[in-house]
Amino acid sequence: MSFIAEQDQRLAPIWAEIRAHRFLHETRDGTIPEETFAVWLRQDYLFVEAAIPFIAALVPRAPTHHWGPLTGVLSALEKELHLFEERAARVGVNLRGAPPAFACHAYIQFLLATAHTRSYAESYTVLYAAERAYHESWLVVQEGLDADSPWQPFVENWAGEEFAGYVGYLSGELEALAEGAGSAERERMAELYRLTLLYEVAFWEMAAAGEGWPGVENDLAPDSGGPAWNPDPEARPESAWSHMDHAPRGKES
Ligand code: MP5
Repeated sequence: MSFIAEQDQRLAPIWAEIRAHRFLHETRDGTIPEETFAVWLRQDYLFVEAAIPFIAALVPRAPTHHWGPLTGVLSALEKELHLFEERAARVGVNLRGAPPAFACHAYIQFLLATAHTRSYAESYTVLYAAERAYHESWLVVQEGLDADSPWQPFVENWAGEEFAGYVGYLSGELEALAEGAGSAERERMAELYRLTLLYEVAFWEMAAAGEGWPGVENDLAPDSGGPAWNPDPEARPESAWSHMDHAPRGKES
């Protein structure tokens, strides 16, 4: 059995938690309170911003045929930030309106620690699991989201064909890395796959339940300020993943 199929079978209950999450179902059904969706907008913006140094940290250890695709991801993430800015401006949400919530902060630290202390194959496992989880999550929202919903561009971004092609490409590369890994490394990859899916559930849970840190009324975080990336947040952003051709450059495909 392939590495991914084996993990998906073992982790089926966690995949089921992701697909059944109330945040996704309420978003799909149009019943999600605006403020609840705003929590996700603010927190995922911070997450995507942090995913840029995560990907960048993979590049020096990547095989050369991954350089093109990984730098393509960097540019997709930058375009994705513009998508958040344009949507947030449309619904009047300040993307710098809250500091990272516990689950967001923990997930970001996990990404960066993985990229800096684990092998390339282990780090790539986390990349694959996080991207695949978002693809699967937004496929749930796609099934029935009103065509006029302001959240439709997020469905297009993560449930669309371009992103599906990218996730398919990642899965092939991850299988190749797993084949080349010894059994101890494969076990570490499996454990990181599990942890990433758990972080994905925790992130949806945080989005549904609210920002902040467990056990405290007020986390006393300083006001979050910070640069606006997009000088014109009203500008219609380009599709983030359209430039990805999903074929490793420098290699016959
Ligand atoms: C992704 C994301 C997908 N935006 N947020 C979480 C919590 N998990 C996965 O990553 P990307 O880089 O936006 O495609």
